[in-house]
Amino acid sequence: MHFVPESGERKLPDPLYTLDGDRVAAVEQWRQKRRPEIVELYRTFVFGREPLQRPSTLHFHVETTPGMMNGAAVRKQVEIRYEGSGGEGSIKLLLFIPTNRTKPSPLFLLINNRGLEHMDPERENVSPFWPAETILSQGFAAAVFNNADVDPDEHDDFQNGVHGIFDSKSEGRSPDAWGTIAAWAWGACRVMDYLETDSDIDSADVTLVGHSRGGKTALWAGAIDERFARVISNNSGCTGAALARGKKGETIGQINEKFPHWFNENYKWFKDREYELPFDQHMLLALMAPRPVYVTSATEDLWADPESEFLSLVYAEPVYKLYGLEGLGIKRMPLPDSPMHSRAMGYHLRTGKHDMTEYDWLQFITFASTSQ
Ligand code: GTR
Repeated sequence: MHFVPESGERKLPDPLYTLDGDRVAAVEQWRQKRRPEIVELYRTFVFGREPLQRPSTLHFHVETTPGMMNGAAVRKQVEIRYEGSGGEGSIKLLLFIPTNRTKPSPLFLLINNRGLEHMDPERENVSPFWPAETILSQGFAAAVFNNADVDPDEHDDFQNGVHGIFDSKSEGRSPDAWGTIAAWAWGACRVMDYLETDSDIDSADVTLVGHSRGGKTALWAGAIDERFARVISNNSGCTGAALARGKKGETIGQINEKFPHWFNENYKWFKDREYELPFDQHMLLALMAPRPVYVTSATEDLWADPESEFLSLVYAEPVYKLYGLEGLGIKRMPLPDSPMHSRAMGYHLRTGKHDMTEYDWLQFITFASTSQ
């Protein structure tokens, strides 16, 4: 393995060397060889292999209500339905589109992992976790789906959700079969299938946002589906944005013990063996390139480890440079509440707890607006 020399004791694998030891010096080589190699490593060792992409049974049912948000929004409630050998399922997408648009709207899509109270279709409960009114006031459409529609967030031996619907019952589960995060990411891709059919939305300008376990999911969805124009990973920590090598707080051993259903079986082997991983999370971030990527941390979120989240972006930067894009251009953690970004990469460390707030969203909106 080739290591990034300046990564010191963390001994990070160099994203710009192939498994054969060839140096990647051109975008073409990254796209044809190294990028697919890294996606494959993550399928094999972390998130698992999804058994299908778009199901042939996929179809959409849309209900439209004008005059929402005091006239500022049109609401669409979309059911994204699918069927497999184990039954049928659906994702309920809630979508608000600015009424006074002159062209298809750019959109923020949130993978909601915090329950239905954050996505009230009537807007009687307005949550800072998904401040749809603020998003619309800045000229974007806002969409959200609940991750549990796709797959429940519990270890049910993969009997329910899309696992129950699509996994083969005759063969046993293979050690690289998809886990629940891969299932949620698959759900985000199916939402994108719908968005491509909606002429009110600019499907080429969709920013995918996720918090924590949703932030891990957003990165994996962005890796396997390049239709997402931008990815924002908020407080995503272990197996999200944060480097595994040298990480403080949650480790690979702990995350697999508490949430065995999130990842595949192979990943469990890396408990206390972070230094044997043929990749690290800077390479997951690099899979977003050349699309803009934004990472956040919070000062009190030590379980996620802010510094390991920040450094991941720093070490992903050479891949963006390969595309001629600027990264953050700094190597040391910025001060709290000092957001910084280029057109391609962004970061902020918010004062406070593990959460996603209106402050975070305002930075995402600025970032998306400047990288359009
Ligand atoms: C924690 C988990 C983290 C993070 C978080 C969340 O319990 O250890 O990896 O994902 O949950 O999703 O809020």
